[in-house]
Amino acid sequence: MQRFFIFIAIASIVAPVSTLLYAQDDTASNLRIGFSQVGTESDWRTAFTDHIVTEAARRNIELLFIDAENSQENQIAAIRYFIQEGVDAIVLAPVIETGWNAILLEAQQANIPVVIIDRNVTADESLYLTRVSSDFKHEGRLAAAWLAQATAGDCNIVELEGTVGSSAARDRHIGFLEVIQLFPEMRITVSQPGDFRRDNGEQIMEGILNTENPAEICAVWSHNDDMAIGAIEAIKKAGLDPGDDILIVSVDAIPDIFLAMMNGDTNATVELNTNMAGLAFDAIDSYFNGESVPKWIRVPGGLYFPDTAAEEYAKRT
Ligand code: GZL
Repeated sequence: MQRFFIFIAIASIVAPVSTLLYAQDDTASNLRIGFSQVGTESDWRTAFTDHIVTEAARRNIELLFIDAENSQENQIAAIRYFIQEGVDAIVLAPVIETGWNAILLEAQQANIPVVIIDRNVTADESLYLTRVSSDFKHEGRLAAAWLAQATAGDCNIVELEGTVGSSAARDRHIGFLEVIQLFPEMRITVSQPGDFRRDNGEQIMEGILNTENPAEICAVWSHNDDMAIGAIEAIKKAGLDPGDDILIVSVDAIPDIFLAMMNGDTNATVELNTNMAGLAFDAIDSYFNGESVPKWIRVPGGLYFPDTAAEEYAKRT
């Protein structure tokens, strides 16, 4: 089946992002779905995008994809564009939690169901069909639980935070704290936001190693693998052994973190499933079939360690 892609830069409507229109030449599906994506800040995000685009094509969904380059303003403009286009449904991966009520009301008034995917919004749940996501607090608890047993509950921790204002960063922090507070000798001594970006993780860790006493740093808790991989580079440049002198735990389970495990550079990662697309599209199908849809469709994820890194890496590449 020959597929064609139409690349449309909609500068007047959604500047300065480009829009990819994926469609099948013999579109069997009568669904047109607008997808507003955060950006390309991490390997997890790009894999997540790949899954949603692939799943849409598999289902013969005409996907209007707009990458917001981490800007809420671009996401709001994209949703308004989707409404003007009269799409059947909208999938929103919100960059931050707040500021969505008005645009979600516009979609509701246009009778267009919205699925929130991945991060959360503070808008009332009556304004969207459902949310498909993992439990960020649980991810933080898992990371802290592993670190507590790995250090017998005695560890000074550097925290690399995700995007400020995102539910992923806030709730991973909350879940992590819930567990380390059980151990009087576990504490976060330094916490800095790195926007989930690998380059920021390296720069922040480099700065911390220059200002803090590295011998006092027991572990790095990173809200995602990309920042952890950046921190690994900084730890190596400081002449220390990541994964040994300084333990590292993060979230996402991207292929590169398993490579780092195979090199002995990191210790644990909490999986964040990249494939939420099928659940989101199923929820939209259920909506159009008049079936009830739960307000939260949870995506599970477990802890992974170096002992299975080679097979996990092979699975993911
Ligand atoms: C969390 C997701 C985060 C990933 C990062 O669900 O929003 O955003 O953990 C990504 O890799 O940047």
